[in-house]
Amino acid sequence: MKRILITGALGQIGSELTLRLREVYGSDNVIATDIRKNDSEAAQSGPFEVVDVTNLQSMMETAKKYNVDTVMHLAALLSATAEAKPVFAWNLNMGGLMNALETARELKAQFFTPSSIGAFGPSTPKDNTPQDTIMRPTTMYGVNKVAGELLSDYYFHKFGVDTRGVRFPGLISYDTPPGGGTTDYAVEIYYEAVKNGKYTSYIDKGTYMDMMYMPDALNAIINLMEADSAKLIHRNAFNVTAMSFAPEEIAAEIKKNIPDFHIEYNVDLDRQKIAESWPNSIDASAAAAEWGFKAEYNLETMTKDMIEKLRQKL
Ligand code: VAH
Repeated sequence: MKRILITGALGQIGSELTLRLREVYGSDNVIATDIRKNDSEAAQSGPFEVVDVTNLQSMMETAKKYNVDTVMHLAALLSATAEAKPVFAWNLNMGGLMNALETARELKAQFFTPSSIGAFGPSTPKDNTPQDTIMRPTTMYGVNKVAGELLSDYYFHKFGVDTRGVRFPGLISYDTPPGGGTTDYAVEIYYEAVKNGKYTSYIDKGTYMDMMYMPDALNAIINLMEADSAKLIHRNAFNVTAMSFAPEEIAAEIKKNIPDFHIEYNVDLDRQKIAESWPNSIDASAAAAEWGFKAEYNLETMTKDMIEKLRQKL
């Protein structure tokens, strides 16, 4: 039976992944860790430890205490925050990743960390972006993600650590909102639509980015980690996506469910610049071919579910 340590377990992905993994593998086999504890279900429904990912000893001691065989490293600063604090972002994102890889190496554990479509840059082909292509990101977050992909490959080739990863698009969820991302508008818009019937977007109309509903993201992580290692050619940082849309398109879909909803624009030039450096749409065929990736939700079904769940929550 897997024994999994998760870093960043109280973040947007971590909070839902912790609960899903506890359903699949048993609560006692999923050790949630984060920089501080809170009263969330992820922190309260099974083993939880305070771990600062920049402190190797703290992470290593926790992993050995629970004798884990899997490390899922999610703790990181997202793109907009990283761009505002680039040195801090390098130290946290790369220092934390190195410590998580060292922990996995020491314990001979399987390893997962997400990359992002943020690993691509302005010189990357923007439409149907290939799995293998030019990667010259112009953000600190993108630099961290490309370096992270290469570091994870290195730990596989050099030390035999079973490292795996995906390039996530923007993730949309109704549980724990993201913090400091560029795609966060696609989460905020649902909250504002349900609460106030309107939303002012900081991303301009016509700006396409890949997105995915959180249930599909959680399935992707579990399916990749359960896949036959011998079949993985790309291993770290498979392109995965479910849809690509611009703000006016998600607004139109919301309007089908909330007829009085309307969107306005007040573009944040910093996050707009980040968004424009990323692809319009990416090609996820390698993930489908090598481990059967398939997203279940599209813009219509995600919107219906988000609005239904947020009406209950709010
Ligand atoms: C961000 N949500 O906006 C993250 C993600 C592709 C976007 O990496 O920074």
